[in-house]
Amino acid sequence: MNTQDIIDTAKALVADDKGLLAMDESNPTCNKRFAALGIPQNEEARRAYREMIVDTPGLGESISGVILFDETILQQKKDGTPFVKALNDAGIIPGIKVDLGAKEMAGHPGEKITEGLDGLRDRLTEYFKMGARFAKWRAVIVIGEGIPSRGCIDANAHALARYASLCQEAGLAPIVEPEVLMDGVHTLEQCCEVTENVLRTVFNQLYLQRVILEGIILKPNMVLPGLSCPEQESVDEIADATVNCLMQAVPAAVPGIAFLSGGQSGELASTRLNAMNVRFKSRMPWALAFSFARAIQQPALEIWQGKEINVPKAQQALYHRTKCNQAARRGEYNTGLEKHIYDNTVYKHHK
Ligand code: 5MM
Repeated sequence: MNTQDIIDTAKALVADDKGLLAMDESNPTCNKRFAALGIPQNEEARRAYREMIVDTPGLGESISGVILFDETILQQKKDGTPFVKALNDAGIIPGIKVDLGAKEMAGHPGEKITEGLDGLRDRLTEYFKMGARFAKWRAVIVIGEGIPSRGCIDANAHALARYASLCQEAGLAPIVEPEVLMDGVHTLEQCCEVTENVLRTVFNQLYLQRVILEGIILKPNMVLPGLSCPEQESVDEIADATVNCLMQAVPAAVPGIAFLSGGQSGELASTRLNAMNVRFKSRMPWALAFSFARAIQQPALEIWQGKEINVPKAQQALYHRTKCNQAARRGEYNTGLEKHIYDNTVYKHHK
């Protein structure tokens, strides 16, 4: 392991007000999203969709790294260019999702444990050879009646730390993703309490497993009221709750925090990220960035609809969301930007 390379990768992932694009949906998730729009659910459709994303002109202006899925990392563009080469040529670091999914947790009804540690060391070595320089593992925490349990939080945090340690041994910077889900009737305060508890446990485990904190990126949820909670706080209240929670639990050695979007709309995710950077940027020890899947991809997917003729317009929509999120990192986003779509033909030189 070359520690400095891993630290450099982690720093590069949050440099220049850029962020990550997650396109690591497993086949069932990708197929589900395609099915909702009547797009064929097969390997070629998934490849064509990912080619549309990877090929977006100007993507590297605001995207530092792309998280790929096992099926995708060895795929190629129609002209034979491997996706990994296309990303590197665009100045984007290729990454790979290495967990094998969140499964029902034995003895813990309603809770999940992420699997994938067995054989992980060898898989990481292979992914490094394929060109990945960072990895991602997601743990899922549900808020509900009597949950999350101590057992669930501890087991998921332990797995995240074991994964992160193995990544660094293999020369990969680990993205550590403990996601507290938005589903439920819980309040903002409950989400804050659970998120802080989870993050403190995760960092305790990372310490025990001797993970170099300078060489990771944390990918948490924003602190939000449950989707079915009657009280929905303002953007500024959510920004305050989220950053205050992170300040309590995330060591300053971590170079960057890149939020997941968790099902928020693109505009809302950008608005909330922007508010955090406007209100706290000068006081935060880490960069506050994004690692969105749906909040970047969804408009483009809806335009693409599986048809080659729609590729330029879909790419324009994708580019627009990435630029909006870069603006949010700078605290320069406002909804007025949504009326005047960032156009990758017009904004070619807008960095
Ligand atoms: C939480 O999901 C991650 C971020 O995506 P959103 O911004 O849409 O919340 C995402 O990377 C997720 O881990 C992948 O899409 C993989 O999901 P599955 O469930 O297919 O493994």
